[in-house]
Amino acid sequence: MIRSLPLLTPTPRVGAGCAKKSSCGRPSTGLDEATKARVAAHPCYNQEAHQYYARMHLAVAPSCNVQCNYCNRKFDCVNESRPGVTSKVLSPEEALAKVAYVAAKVPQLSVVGIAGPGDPLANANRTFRTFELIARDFPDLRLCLSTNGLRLPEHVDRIIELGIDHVTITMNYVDPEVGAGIYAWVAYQGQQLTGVEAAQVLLAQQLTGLRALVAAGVLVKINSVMIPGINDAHLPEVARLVKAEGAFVHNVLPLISEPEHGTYFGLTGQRGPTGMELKALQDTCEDEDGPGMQIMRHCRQCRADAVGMLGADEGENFSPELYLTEEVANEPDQRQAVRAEIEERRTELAVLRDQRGIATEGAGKPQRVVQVAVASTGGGRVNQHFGQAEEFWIYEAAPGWARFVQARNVRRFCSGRLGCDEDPSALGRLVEMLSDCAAVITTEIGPRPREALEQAGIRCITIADDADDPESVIEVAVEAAGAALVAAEATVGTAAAALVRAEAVLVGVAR
Ligand code: CLF
Ligand code: SF4
Repeated sequence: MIRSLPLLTPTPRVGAGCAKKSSCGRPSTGLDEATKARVAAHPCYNQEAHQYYARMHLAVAPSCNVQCNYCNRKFDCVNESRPGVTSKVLSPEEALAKVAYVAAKVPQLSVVGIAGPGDPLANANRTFRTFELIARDFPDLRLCLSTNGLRLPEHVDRIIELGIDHVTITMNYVDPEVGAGIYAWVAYQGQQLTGVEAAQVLLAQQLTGLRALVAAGVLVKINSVMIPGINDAHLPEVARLVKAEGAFVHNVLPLISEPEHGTYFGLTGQRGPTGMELKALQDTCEDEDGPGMQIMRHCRQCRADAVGMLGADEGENFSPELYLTEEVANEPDQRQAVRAEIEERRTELAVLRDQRGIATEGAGKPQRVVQVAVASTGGGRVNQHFGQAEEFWIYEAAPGWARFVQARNVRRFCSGRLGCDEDPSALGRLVEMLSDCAAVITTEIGPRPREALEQAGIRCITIADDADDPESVIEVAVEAAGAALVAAEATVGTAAAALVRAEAVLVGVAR
C-alpha cells in the first residue's frame, strides 16, 4: 500500500548551487535536531511528511462541553473535521483492534490521533484508556490529541505521563468579545455560561493548558477556524499571542457552513472564506514583519475516523467487520523498514533540490513569485492526470524557489482520462478555483480543460509519469515553471503576462 518510492539519480544543473543554504530542501525553521526528529514523520506537523506518512483517528469521544456556532452535534467535531460527517463511536478496546489492523495494512502509519467526534477531554476516561492501550502495544506510533481546551489544564499531567507528544488546541479568538460571536455556550463546573463570560472562561482555560504543555515540551498546534466578518481580521492577533506563548504551529482552516449541515452559521447564511482569502490570511499570520508564526497550510479537515494519507481517506476500507474479526500480526520491524525506505527517498530528494539550488522555505523567498497548481497523489512527484485530481497542491514558484502553500480541494469533474469533457459547468468552477495560478502541472490533460485553462491565461504543463525521472519531482517541475513564468512576466510586464503565458514562452518546460 505504500506509494512507489523509486530511486532517483540526481542530475545536477550545470552551474547550479545553493544560494540559500539554510533552506535548500530542509526544514529551516530554526528547529533543533531533536525537534526536527519529533515532527519528521508527523503528516500534520511537517508538510513534506504528509506526502509519505499516514495517520489514523479513533472516534472514541462522543460528548462535548461547548457549543460552537459552526457545529451541529449530530456530526463530528468541526474543530478537526470536515462538517457533515458522522463517525461510529468505538470503545477503547475496539479502537485498539482497529489500530492493530490498520498498522498491519498501512505500514507507513506513523501517528494515531483522537479528535472526536466530540471533544476528547470531555470524554477523558475513554480517551486516555485508548491512548494507554496503544502506548502499550504500539510504542513506535506517535500519539496525538485535539481539544477545544476547556478541560485541558486538569489533564496536562496525564497527557505528559502517557507520552502524548502532539496536542492541538482550537483557539478562535483572544478577545472574548469576538469569542462571544463564535460560541453559543460553554459548560463549565456545572454551569452553562454564555456570551462574553463563556468566551472568557474558555480562553483562560486554553491559555493555561497551552502554557503548561509548552513548559513540559509538548508540541502544541493551534487550530483556528477562519470565519469571514467574525474573526478573520482578528486571527493575526491569535497568531501573535500563540507564538509568544510557544505554540509550535498555527493551522488556520476555513469555515465550512453549508445550510444542509444545520449549524447556526449554516442556517444564518454565514459564508466561509475562499481559498484565496484563506491563503492571504495565512500569509499575514506568517509575515515576518507581523505575527511571524509558523503556519500549517496542508490541513484536510479530516474526519474523526479518518485513516490513511491526508487528502486520501481510506476510512471506509477499514470496517468493524474486518478489524474486529481478522487476526493480524503486529510487525514493528516492517513499519521500521518502510520508514527507512521513505527517509532514504526524502534524503535523495533533498540532495536533488540542493544540487538544483531549489529552496522550499525560509527567508529566501524571491520578490517575484507566481503560483502554480500541481496534480499529485504524493511521493514527491507529479503523478496525476488533471481530470482525476480531487485536489491540487498550490505552490509558489520562481527561479530557485518552489514552496507548497495550499492544498485546494476541487470537485472531481472528470471520471477518467477520456472523460474530461463531461461536465462543462464543473470545469468552469475548477478553472475559477485555479484562476490565481499561472500554470497547472500534471501528467496529462484533456483537450477541453486545456483549452479552458489557457483561455483563462493558465498555462498547462505536462510531465511524463516516470518515477525515475528527476524532472517529475514536484519541486523541480515547479521551479522550472516558475523560472520561465517569472522571467516572461518580468519581460513584458504584468498587464501582458496572461498573453505571454498563452504563447510558447514555456516551450523549454512544457512537453
Ligand atoms: Fe489527527 Fe490532528 Fe493529530 Fe493530525 S489531523 S489529531 S494533528 S494526527 Fe491534520 Fe487532519 Fe488537519 Fe487535523 S490534516 S484535520 S490538522
Ligand atoms: Fe462541535 Fe467540536 Fe465545537 Fe464541540 S468543540 S461544539 S464537537 S465543533
